[in-house]
Amino acid sequence: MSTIDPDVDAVVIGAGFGGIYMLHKLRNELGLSVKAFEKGGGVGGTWYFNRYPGAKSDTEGFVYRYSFDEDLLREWDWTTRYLDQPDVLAYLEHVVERFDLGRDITLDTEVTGAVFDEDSALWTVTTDDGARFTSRYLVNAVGLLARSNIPDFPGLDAFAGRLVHTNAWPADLDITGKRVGVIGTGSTGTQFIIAAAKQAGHLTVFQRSPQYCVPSGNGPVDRAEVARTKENFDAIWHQVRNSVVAFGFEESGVEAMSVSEEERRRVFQENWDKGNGFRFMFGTFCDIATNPEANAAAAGFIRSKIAEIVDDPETAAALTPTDLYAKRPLCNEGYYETYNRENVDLVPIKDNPIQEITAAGVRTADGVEHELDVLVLATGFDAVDGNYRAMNLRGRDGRHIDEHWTDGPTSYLGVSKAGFPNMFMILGPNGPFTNLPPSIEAQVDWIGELVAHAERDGVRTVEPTREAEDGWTATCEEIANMTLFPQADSWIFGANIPGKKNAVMFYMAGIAAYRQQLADVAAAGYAGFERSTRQEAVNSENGGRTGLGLATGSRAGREA
Ligand code: FAD
Ligand code: NA7
Repeated sequence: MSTIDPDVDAVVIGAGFGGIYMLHKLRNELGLSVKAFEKGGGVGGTWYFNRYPGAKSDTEGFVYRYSFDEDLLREWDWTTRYLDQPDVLAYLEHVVERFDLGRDITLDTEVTGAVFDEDSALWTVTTDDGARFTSRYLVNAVGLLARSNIPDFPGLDAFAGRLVHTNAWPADLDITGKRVGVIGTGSTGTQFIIAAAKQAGHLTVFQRSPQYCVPSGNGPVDRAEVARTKENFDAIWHQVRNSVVAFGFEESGVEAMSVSEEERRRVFQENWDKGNGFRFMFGTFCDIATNPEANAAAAGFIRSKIAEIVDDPETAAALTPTDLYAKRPLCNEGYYETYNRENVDLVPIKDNPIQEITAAGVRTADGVEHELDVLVLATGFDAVDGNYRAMNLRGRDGRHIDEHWTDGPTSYLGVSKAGFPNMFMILGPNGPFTNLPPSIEAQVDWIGELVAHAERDGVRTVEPTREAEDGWTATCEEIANMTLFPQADSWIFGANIPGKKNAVMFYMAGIAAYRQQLADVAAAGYAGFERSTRQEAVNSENGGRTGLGLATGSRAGREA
């Protein structure tokens, strides 16, 4: 055991919604010295990188924000129901400035490694410029949809035009009048397609899987509505924190099959008219995501809309999904309508896959070469664990995170990991599946409280037991298996990345239940965590790790 003063108390990796609030919590509220690193050239995370035409939130603006500070909540206005990328970015930049956080954020700097040293109980963090820092705590706020998925299409390097991923949209790229191709029709692809169709000379959409998409109901919000909403913020946030998906509407308690077909259609139509994907899935009936019959009814309604909206029957058929309605629910402003435009072509690629990318464009298996000036990869993300595995992240005994996550990524409560002392995660694996800022706040607040306890009690290391982590993993699997989501291939379970182990990566019981779990664990003296104190370490030169005080676990039983 050695006692070395660390360079800082805590390192935070990432400066999106999660990292910004974590830095504020640790530095401004707990008084710790903190260094945050961000590989982007600015703060904002998702909202710094995703500058593609059409990029916007699919959570309504009044709940796509922080709620931790009353004044911040009331001073920031919005003018549209959903927030365009520049608006969210401006908001996050404002937060950084308002709480004077910028001076502790090092931009343009990627953390390449973070290694725990048993002897000193410190983390050594290395960055891509060769610098090294030691810290007692490490917080990963590296984003769950932040590592681009770039499929290995043959010939990708041969393309003579501009090749871009939506998560790295270059500032100088203007698609006006150009021949644009887009691969991918997820949330990102559909947003891009709608916007790009209005700018590009011609747009070719390469679609592997058709999507269920409902209207978003986007539009202007006037000052009176903003004022009314602000008046109501206490009630709104109380509801959000005690809801399931935290999207700012009441989830339905009615089972779809308990009402007549006519009533079901009325409810679907009402919510189609109101707009929002999560509202359509969770606000219409309570069992769309769990009961196959209810799911089929919702899917059938959306299919009937596609047939009504799309003029060309062949295109309509190609756009119509036949699988379960069980991916993250999409919403948009006129997605299916876009295919009625003269300048938009749909190329289904499930049965006619992309064979190669050529200098001129994309050649599909039928031999057709689709000529393009710009090729856009809207192919999504190596979600949840992608950015963790990209680092040389090593916990006890020098074991890399990959060695722990051979069967897929796991955690205790979505925020901590056995074998990684004093390390926390924001939106780590098996965190809540919700509108994300309220869940980020719940996690940051909880981590902050745990760190405050640790500081008060002279804790040297705090980490979950392997048993606690296994228990949480089993809970998340059990809950996910009660839903239909595992039956649809999507990033939620890692199915979008070839070779990625399919695994449950979310706690799907909702934010209220999640917050309750966090509160129960804290109230039980941080059940499932074990810790060692500095005093113990001084007393016992072997760095004794017996439980003390709040600790409920011992080291026994943890993996060697
Ligand atoms: P991020 O914003 O992803 O930030 C993580 C940061 O960590 C990034 O800036 C990254 O550069 C940095 N980083 C990662 N690894 C390293 C490293 N090794 N070294 C240094 N820096 C590193 N969620 C919703 O709830 N509602 C929505 O409407 C919504 N819309 C979305 C739209 C798009 C286009 C996308 C891509 C995502 C959307 N999301 C939405 C999810 C969104 O990611 C979260 O809401 C939220 O922004 C996540 O914040 P974060 O701080 O956890 O992660
Ligand atoms: P998604 O939802 O993972 O969508 C990616 C899209 O790209 C989807 O249509 C995929 O088809 C398609 N894709 C991925 N790889 C390929 C290959 N190799 N060939 C052809 N098509 C491919 O990512 P998004 O960015 O849209 O959304 C992710 C989340 O970010 C979203 O939920 C929001 O929260 C923001 P597939 O469906 O797999 O057949």
